[in-house]
Amino acid sequence: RAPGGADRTPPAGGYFRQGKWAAAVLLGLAEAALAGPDGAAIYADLCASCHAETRLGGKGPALIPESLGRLQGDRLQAVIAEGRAMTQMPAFRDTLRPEEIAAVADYVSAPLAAPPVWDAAAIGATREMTADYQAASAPVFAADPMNITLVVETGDSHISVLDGDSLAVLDRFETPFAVHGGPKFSPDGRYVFVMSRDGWVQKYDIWSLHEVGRVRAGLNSRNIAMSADGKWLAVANYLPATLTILSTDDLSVARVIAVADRKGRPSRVSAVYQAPRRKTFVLALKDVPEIWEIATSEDGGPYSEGLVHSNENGMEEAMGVERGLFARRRIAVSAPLDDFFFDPDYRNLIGANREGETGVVVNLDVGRDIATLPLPGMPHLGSGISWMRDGRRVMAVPHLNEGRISVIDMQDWHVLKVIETSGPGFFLRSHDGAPQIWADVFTGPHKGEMHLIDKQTLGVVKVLKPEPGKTVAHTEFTRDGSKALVSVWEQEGAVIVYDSHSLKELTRLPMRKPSGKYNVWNKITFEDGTSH
Ligand code: DHE
Repeated sequence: RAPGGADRTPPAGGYFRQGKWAAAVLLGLAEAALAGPDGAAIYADLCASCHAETRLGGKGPALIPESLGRLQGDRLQAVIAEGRAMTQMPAFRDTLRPEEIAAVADYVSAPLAAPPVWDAAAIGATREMTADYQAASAPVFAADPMNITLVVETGDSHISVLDGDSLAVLDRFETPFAVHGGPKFSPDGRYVFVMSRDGWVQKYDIWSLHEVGRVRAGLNSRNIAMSADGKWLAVANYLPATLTILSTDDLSVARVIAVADRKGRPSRVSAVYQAPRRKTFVLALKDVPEIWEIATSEDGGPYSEGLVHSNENGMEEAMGVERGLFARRRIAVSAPLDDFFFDPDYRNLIGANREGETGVVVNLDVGRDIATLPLPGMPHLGSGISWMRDGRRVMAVPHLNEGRISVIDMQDWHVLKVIETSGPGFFLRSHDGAPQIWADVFTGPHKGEMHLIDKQTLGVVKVLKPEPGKTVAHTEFTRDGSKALVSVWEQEGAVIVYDSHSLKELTRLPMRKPSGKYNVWNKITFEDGTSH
């Protein structure tokens, strides 16, 4: 590309007769040489066909700061140079010089000139329903449909559909790139909805072993939640600052709700959760000190159920300003809270403050915080689990920055015990049919160690080290809790299947960087020991 962007037609008589013009061109060339390669031009030539001229993604993911997250500087340049294994992202080290790779990395790391519009029309235009999909009238397999377990394989963007009894892979389907958070099952366990960080939502029919369709509900999204009646799927978005509500039936857009406080200050949505008893979605907001509740029934959810007591926060809606389907209730909190855990009847939630030092308990019925408790070291409440111990309900939560698990009494919200582990963990899981909590170590020198903690004594009974030095994380159980499935979270990885009582390894299923695993029964029955 010629520098300066001006008309490049040579003047009549040639460059050298037109001394001034030629000098200007030479000056432009010298400036361009000093300025270095043009990242935008390289992007347009080599990247836009997959990632789109707008950088909002196409066949490849969006290349904007909101989506790249921690993929910056040298790490980003390495991906451009080396490509990504098992994807269509090629290696550019033989096509581009290092300074050209650096220029294109800088270009995609810069914010977009104007915030992109991603409204109902834009979302609707991305909706693709699978042409050859036909709904089966009964499962096309003999396996127990309630014991199907999905394994998300992020290594090559697929999901394996496992028979939880025989452990056979019934299907392996392609997902959008970078699936994050738990897929959500319809209440009957037939359909599953999967979300990618680029905002794609995919619907898959487990009975038919077939994709139903997909739609891009956001540009940079966090997670999804399904309404208790199975009709609506909410998508929490960072970009734009919205909550998208889709019809689960055909993935059409039911509502796009702009998220902002009363003064109009927009907020990213950190996460959205289903609160079945309340017939609402509950939203964690990243940038403003409010929690939102959105009704998912025509009668306005918690108001009709008498769950919301009139007070300063709930009054606006209780007085009839907002009622009915998708009515919103704002609950003011002292500081933004993200990442929630709920008690089983969804009366209280516990959230973490941004500094990751304090847990705040908010009673949703009265709409205000009722307790705080010390939780230093970035508690990961989204991974919390709860169970009954000595007749009292307790919950446990791992910490992302410290090798500890906090156990909290949910009656009076005090920290019952802090269990030391060999390093910071990401996920906790258990099951009614399993005696222990399975707690991974995700980072640090002891990465890959799995702590088994007795649910009654709260003591560590065993530390499994199946693949020293490798990431071993995230556990899911079969329907009856008899087997525990653990990911060896590596490109050439595996799911290790353990007997949850003898703790013996039963088998290994080779998988490509398996991350989360989700059993239909455990998820649709809200089995004790599972996360959202
Ligand atoms: Fe997650 C669940 C937030 C980074 C893998 N993660 C969740 C949920 C939230 C969340 C709110 C619960 C939503 C749900 O399932 O509906 N995750 C965050 C973050 O804020 C954080 C720390 C930073 C970020 O980049 O977003 C984060 N998460 C990660 C990862 O780096 C992980 C390990 C790899 C990845 O795939 O991105 C990761 N998160 C997961 C998984 C779940 C999850 C596998 C579902 C767990 C489950 O058992 O339900």
